[in-house]
Amino acid sequence: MTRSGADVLIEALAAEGVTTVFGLPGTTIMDVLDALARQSVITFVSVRHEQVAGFAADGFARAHGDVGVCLVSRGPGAANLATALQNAYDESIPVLALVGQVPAPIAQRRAFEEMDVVSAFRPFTKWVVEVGETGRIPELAQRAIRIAVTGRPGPVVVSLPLDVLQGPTDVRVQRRARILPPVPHPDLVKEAAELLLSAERPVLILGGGAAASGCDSYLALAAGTGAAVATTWLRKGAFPNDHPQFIGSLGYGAFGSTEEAVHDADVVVAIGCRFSEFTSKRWTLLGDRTALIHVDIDPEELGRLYQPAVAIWADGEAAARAVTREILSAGQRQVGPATERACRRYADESRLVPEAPSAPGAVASADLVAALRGLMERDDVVLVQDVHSFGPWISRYVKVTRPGSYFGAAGGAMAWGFPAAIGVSCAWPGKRVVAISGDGSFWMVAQDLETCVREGIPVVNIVVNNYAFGNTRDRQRFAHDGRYLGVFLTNPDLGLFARLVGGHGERVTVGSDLPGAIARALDSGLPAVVDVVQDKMEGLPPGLTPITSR
Ligand SMILES: Cc1ncc(C[n+]2csc(CCOP(=O)(O)OP(=O)(O)O)c2C)c(N)n1
Ligand SMILES: [Mg+2]
Repeated sequence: MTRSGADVLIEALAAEGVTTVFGLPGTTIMDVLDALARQSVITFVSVRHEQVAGFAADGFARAHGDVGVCLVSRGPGAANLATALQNAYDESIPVLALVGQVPAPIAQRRAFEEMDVVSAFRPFTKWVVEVGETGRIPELAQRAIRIAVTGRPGPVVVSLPLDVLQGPTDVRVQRRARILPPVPHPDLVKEAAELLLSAERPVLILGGGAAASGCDSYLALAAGTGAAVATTWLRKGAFPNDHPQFIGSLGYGAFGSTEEAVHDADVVVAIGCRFSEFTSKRWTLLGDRTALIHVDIDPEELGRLYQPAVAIWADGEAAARAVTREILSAGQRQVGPATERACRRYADESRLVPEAPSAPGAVASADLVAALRGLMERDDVVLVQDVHSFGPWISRYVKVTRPGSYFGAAGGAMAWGFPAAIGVSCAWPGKRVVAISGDGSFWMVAQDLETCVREGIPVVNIVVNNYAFGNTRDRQRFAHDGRYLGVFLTNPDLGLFARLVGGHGERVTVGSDLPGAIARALDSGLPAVVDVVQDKMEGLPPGLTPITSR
């Protein structure tokens, strides 16, 4: 049967199991929107800025565990996606960006809004392709998805010229074959188990490649080895933080106890961890005498920064299961005295929240921590954490006890949080998704509260409102003798803003009012903003200075 290119594109996406596409219309993708309008398998969520479509696709992918999809038009629409794709590339998130393009007959003439999509996105995507023929749309779209989700995941871009989308085709759409990740080699599993059986101070590090869905395997590995368990920076959703062997998250703001336990470990098992700059303390964290068992889905990673004693190219969960089986066949290891000490130190450090009193009419960070601790006790809440100075308070003092109920932005892109929460909420409509952002970050994407109201996406935003780009303010405070420029802001009442666009909104200026305000926001069932007013100098936990850029 003859259909248009746009029709077979949607057929191909549906065949891949895509259910949601985030996007913003434009001339070159109107046929795709028309094809979407004539079917009911895929929902189109129209947003107010392409960056939001990209970040929402990213959040959807993290929650759903498969590709997240966004759709934008040529030139400016495509360019607006850049930050989201760059961040997804940095964080290894499988995002498919479908981008309109000028029709081929007028290409290369600097036609209206023409942009070289392939060159523009190549440096920060896994793959970019411009489709040259209508009949090849399903093949290349499906190949893009396969590339996005297999191996180290990452963003991909498919550029779709208007004439290619409008052309006729009778191509048959096939389903992508099921591709399973490599399984761990038994010899290497044995070597890993032997190392762990003789270890005195083993530590397990779980990174972005250690999916929360595999947590049972990591729990079993921790039980079998008696290892202390840490996560990488902003990945504390991978393991229950109240587990007696948990020693916290590495990276910016990590406790000394967490870093020392890793530094002093005789054996480290790193699963799905690329030893990023922050997680590895600029590659100083692992000691010379530490034997590394490195498990990764991406063979490029094994030995890139640290030479492993055992390198296992495999899915993390499968490797954890195999190593655990091998260890248990030789007898289980108990938690050793050094590990016990490290766990106790972490438990002590993470329990006590530093009390830093705040000015009248402003909420102290310790009060916000207390409110979040209460919030995370609910069994339906997912917390999505944007880039802001309050982040280390969460890393340190708010425990994520249900794996998968927390997502954080390790790529550093401000304004990821709220849009990613939109994506998480669309993937998991039964969950209550709470985004926590700084005022600077939230206001970069605040317009999409209207999207949430229109589409019925009840994301609750907690905005930590210090009337400042606090992180950069602190750099000026510490490194530029307090010569402040361009860092203090004049925000409106963000609760009022939320009500103005049809959501629920509250402004909180007293710490004790916070739990009630958050509960009311959740109970409203509406998209919401809880505007948490802080002192304009409020920010990092006491004693912590901004991430160095030197
Ligand atoms: C897109 C983007 N632009 C600039 C930066 C640099 N930057 C990092 S944090 C920050 C300030 C964040 O302000 P806010 O969201 O209010 O959080 P706060 O630090 O005040 O808690 C800036 C400008 C960035 N990370 N991302
Ligand atoms: Mg701020």
